[in-house]
Amino acid sequence: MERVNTEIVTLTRFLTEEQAKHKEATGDFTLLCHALQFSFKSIAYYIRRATLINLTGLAGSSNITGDDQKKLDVIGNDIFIAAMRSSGKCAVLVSEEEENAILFSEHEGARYAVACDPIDGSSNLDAGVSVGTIFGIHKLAEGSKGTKEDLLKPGTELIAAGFTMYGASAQLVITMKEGTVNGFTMDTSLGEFILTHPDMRIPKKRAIYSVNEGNSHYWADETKAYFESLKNPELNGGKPYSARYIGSMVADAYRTLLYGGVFAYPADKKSPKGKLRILYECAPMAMVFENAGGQALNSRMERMMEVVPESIHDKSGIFMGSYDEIEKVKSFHKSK
Ligand code: AHM
Ligand code: MG
Repeated sequence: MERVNTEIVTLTRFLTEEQAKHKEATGDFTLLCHALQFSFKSIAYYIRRATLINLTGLAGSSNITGDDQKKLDVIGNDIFIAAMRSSGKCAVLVSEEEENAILFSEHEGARYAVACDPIDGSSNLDAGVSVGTIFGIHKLAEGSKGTKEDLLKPGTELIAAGFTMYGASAQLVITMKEGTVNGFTMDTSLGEFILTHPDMRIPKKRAIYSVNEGNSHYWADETKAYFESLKNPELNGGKPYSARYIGSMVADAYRTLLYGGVFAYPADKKSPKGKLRILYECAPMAMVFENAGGQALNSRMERMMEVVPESIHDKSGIFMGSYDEIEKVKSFHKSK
């Protein structure tokens, strides 16, 4: 008879077991994560159905950064806001799609502040390329009822962060403060995220780089020199690096986490502050990469986790990836 694995660790079980490790835990964080989990499942469902139920294309509005909003951007945002509101545990939410922070003042006991990009990489949606949701969770400051200041903090203060990639299957990667990085795969038949990648560690090095090289004209000289060096076989033991760029941060980051190498979106002359947003793109990814044994820096070669955003949609350059590869990034940028 076929043996059935009955010791499956679902995300729900994982969260319950994590909660049990912390005697002071009230269960609020676990409930918040359940609401997050539901939003990922819903977004995954709509993305899978998008072409069939006429959800591709533009919604006819634009968001704060001036990007055209896709219909799914709007839906993903609405799903996320509803999930956070109904959790009763989220006091303040910052979304890429909303100009201002959303305050859920109706929930008096809510102690968490959440930042999210509901559907990152949405320019890829119509082509069926992987996109994802990125999130970071902070705890409210003592005495705070929840304001945007509860999120204008460095990544070092995040209590949890991660992302879900909607690809061939939905993959959820989550890490907690000073914790390991764990990966879950959505089993659509069971309707559950299953722990498939426990204690993820990024390889120390790997000859893969991921960057929008179309911007190289605008890069700083040291950034140009670094990427040029990766293609020069004399500097790389006879073998140039492979280039891999999807143009969807979550997908590029997930591959980099699994295979190693470097993902970068440097600040440049055209975008001196970079393109990717600190609160819901750079800081959560930096936390995942550091907790998996890698590194993440901004374009000034400062530790991404220590960067404090001045405003909720503040941007930054970013270099993240394998430990050794980021050391190489540093060495090139020091020699200016
Ligand atoms: P978005 O949040 O509007 O989708 O933009 C973020 C995306 C990232 O997923 C990706 O890394 C980057 O933008 C790609 O930008 P580019 O097309 O300039 O290479
Ligand atoms: Mg985004």
